[in-house]
Amino acid sequence: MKTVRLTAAQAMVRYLSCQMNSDGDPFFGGCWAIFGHGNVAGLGEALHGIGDDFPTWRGHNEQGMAHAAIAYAKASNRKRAMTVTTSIGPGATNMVTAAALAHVNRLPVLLVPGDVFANRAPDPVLQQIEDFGDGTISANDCFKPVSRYFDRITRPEQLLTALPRAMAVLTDPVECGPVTLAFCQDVQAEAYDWPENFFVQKTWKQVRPRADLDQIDAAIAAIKVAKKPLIIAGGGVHYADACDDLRDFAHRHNIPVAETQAGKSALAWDDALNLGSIGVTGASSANAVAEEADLIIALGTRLQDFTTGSWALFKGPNHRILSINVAAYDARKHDAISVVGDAKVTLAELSSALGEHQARSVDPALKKSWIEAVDGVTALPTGNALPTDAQVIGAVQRSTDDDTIVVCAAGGLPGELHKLWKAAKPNGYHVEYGFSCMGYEIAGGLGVKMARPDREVVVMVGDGSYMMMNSELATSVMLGHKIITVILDNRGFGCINRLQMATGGESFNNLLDTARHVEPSAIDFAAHAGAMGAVSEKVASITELEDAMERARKADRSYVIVIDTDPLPSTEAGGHWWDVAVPEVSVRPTVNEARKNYEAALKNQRPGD
Ligand SMILES: Cc1ncc(C[n+]2csc(CCOP(=O)(O)OP(=O)(O)O)c2C)c(N)n1
Ligand SMILES: [Mg+2]
Repeated sequence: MKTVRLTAAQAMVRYLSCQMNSDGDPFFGGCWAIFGHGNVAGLGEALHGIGDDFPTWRGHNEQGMAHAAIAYAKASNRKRAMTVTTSIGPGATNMVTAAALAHVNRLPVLLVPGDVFANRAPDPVLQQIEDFGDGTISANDCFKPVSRYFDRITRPEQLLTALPRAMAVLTDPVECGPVTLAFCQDVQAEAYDWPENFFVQKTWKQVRPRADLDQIDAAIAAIKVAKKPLIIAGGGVHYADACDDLRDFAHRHNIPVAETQAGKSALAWDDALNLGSIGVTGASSANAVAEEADLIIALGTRLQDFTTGSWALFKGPNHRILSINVAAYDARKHDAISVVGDAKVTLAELSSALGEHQARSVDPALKKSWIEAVDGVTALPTGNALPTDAQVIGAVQRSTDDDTIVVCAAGGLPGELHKLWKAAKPNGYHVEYGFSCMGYEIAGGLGVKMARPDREVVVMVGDGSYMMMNSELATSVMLGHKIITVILDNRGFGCINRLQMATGGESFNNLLDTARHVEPSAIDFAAHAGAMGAVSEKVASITELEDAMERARKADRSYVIVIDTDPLPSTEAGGHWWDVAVPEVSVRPTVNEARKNYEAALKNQRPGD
């Protein structure tokens, strides 16, 4: 056997650079790195040595780098991913939130935090967690519950099995999620004689598991008898490249479609069978049809509470759920008629068995009146009042084209975008709403741009999320990956303030004005963004915003536009109740009132469905 002598870190990066996807592209776009003593000597030397064959980028925050990596994978429909390496202590734990984000969203990312010395010689090394009762615990154990696969590399040759196992998880449609290889810092630097064939180029073909034939039969029987079926399209439709297949299936069999946050843009917004978004932040058209549906066809969706209105949305008597999902875990939820299989191949099999079966027709007035409502709230404002989020969304929509990718994650905006954004093409809508992590937006926008350099990326972000994490804006400037960011400054956590008041609370500790302070807060976001190298400006109206968007689109570098908005209004049309528990006992009459309403609403909830 021919061997090559390399350190474990050199072997890792060489192996990763040889992994390809079905499209013939390298599976990894490269590696984000912030070095510390736990990875600079080992992985740092290896990454420098491999150069452009496995490019390294320096970020400003480990969580931000991981957000960029995860967004890159999402924008690539999980066909490509990135690696992120950190040192052994705070750098590693900074990445735990991002690991959870990838875990919830089922997105691939390879996390390589350094770890304590396997030989324990310097114990305790700087930043080492000392567990009094367990010598094997390190800070990296925090990753275990939020990794789909975790391993600690304590000898070089473990990589011979750990790396292929990591690749299998990252490229498998069911297991897909974050992989953490905690890499002991002394082991990174240790040499080993590696078999040369470990570094042969390998292609990881996208697998498309086919469903059990009895499951297909049961699904066909259910669709054939359904008078009022509705398809709910989730993120799995994108990851299976099944957007066109869904459109053809829906039209051939005349079944309307509603979209989740992760599924949005599967069908064009103006497709007659696209009833819009579903659930808590849904369109009135989609929700009306969901309420009376007798068969809910959940396609590639986890059925998260925003989709099901906390299980109070579906009211059709004796309705059933037919769940088509590559993951048995999801397909079997809620006593569904389960079809465990890839969305693309399953739709094709169902369609050929259904023949010319046509399910139903939906009154086109439902969609028409919803679009009128959207156009009303997103129109140019007539008065001088502070603009709403909806009006800002309207302006951004009018200033961009069908190829634009809008990016968002937390605050009031995801709900407004879910209702109002008119997504024309698949992947034009990138909202991370599995973890809804404040601070994802700008770093995420950077990752999206790296995956889709040909498309305009517009990040829409609240002042709260911007303050939580913005430092990868400087990275976007440094790397020349232009993103346009629109900051909606309503001076606080507007959506949580609204939720607080809707549950009977006093406005408290959410808006900056109603949080304890000695000085009123007045943050100059344009100056802040400018200081990081972006072109930035503040606008005073929606018309000015549209003009600024034109300048931003022409600019050659990242551009930030700030606009003051009203924290109180949100779009009333559409939407659905959401289960947020209200206190049973309170001295506040408004809370008691809200509790009464809450108890009444709970009567509509059917958690056993
Ligand atoms: C990391 C993180 N912390 C807390 C939350 C809970 N949370 C959701 S939205 C929100 C406020 C967001 O404020 P901002 O970005 O200004 O948007 P707005 O609500 O004003 O539209 C908070 C605190 C979260 N989603 N993520
Ligand atoms: Mg805000």
